[in-house]
Amino acid sequence: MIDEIRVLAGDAVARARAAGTLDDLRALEAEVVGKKGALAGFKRRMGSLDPDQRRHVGQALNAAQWEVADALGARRDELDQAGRRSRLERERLDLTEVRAGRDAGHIHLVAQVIEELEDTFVGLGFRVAEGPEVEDDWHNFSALNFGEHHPARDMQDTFFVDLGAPGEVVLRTHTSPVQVRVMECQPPPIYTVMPGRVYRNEAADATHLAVFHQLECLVVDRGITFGHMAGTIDMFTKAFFGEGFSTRLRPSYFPFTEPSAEVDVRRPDGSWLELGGCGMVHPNVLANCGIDPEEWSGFAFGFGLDRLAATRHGITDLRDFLSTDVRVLEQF
Ligand code: FA5
Repeated sequence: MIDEIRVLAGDAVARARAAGTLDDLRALEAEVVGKKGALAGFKRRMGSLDPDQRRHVGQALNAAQWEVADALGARRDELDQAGRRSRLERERLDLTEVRAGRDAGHIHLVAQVIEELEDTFVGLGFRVAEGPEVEDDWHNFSALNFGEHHPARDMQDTFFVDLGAPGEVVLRTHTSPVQVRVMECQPPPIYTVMPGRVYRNEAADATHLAVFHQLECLVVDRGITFGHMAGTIDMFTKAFFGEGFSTRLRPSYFPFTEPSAEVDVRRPDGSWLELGGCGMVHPNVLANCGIDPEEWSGFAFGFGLDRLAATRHGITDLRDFLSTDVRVLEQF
């Protein structure tokens, strides 16, 4: 019996070394060392042997088991490595190569959207402004009428920067602080858009990122009404998405606008996308920025640009924007 076991093991080791695929290895493993394999068959036959023979046969079976398992493992590693090498070879990208007749790259989809929106609004007579991404509490919250302990501060999960007094410096959670900066340094009339990157301490999923982009729009002038705002938003939506898209406003709450609304865009297939918030600039905010709310009124809106770009290109998961996979990026 011991000789039979040795022959079986020697044969299995030779077959393992010669195996051409992982499937062949799996089949061999089942045939020899698996629960119903040949070695298990010998184990079952051991019951009829006397104790001394049983010990010898047991040792031979153990040795055979190890020997075959080692050979299977070694060949599996070799085949794995060969598979990885050939996959890398297949997917190899020569990034130093400029391919004739093809562009070497293009602007990121969200950056394309920002450029296009800036053009649309500049065409309507708006200016473009920018503000810092690391903000103080005054611009990100207090000047925007978020009371010190106001629960609305929790609406936006904030990343705090370890600088100055605790809680004093933040990564801006929205582009609305740029409204404050614009109003602080220029008298009305104001017609300005403010694109930029914003940060929230949120887990990323198909519709949320921790770092995303917004476009803020601020108008302050005499006699500005909610109707001007609704008209501007609808006009912009048609200009950006084309006919077939429309908007609706739903009542909402933001401390810095009153009344406030949520803007949804209706896609041609009838589905809705939440695009952003809007409202009439709160009189306290105008006053905080040194503008007389008796004389001036205004509206503001803030749109999520990543969702906007995704809708436009039929992308269903915002995390694809962070992809570095050329097969994803090349499609746009
Ligand atoms: C705001 O940020 C307000 N500052 C908008 C505003 C401006 C209201 C001016 C009134 C006047 P909100 O938290 O709802 O509001 O965010 C606005 C939009 O940003 C959302 O509708 C959505 O399109 C986008 N957004 C919000 N969180 C995320 C996220 N984690 N990932 C991607 N987009 C997001």
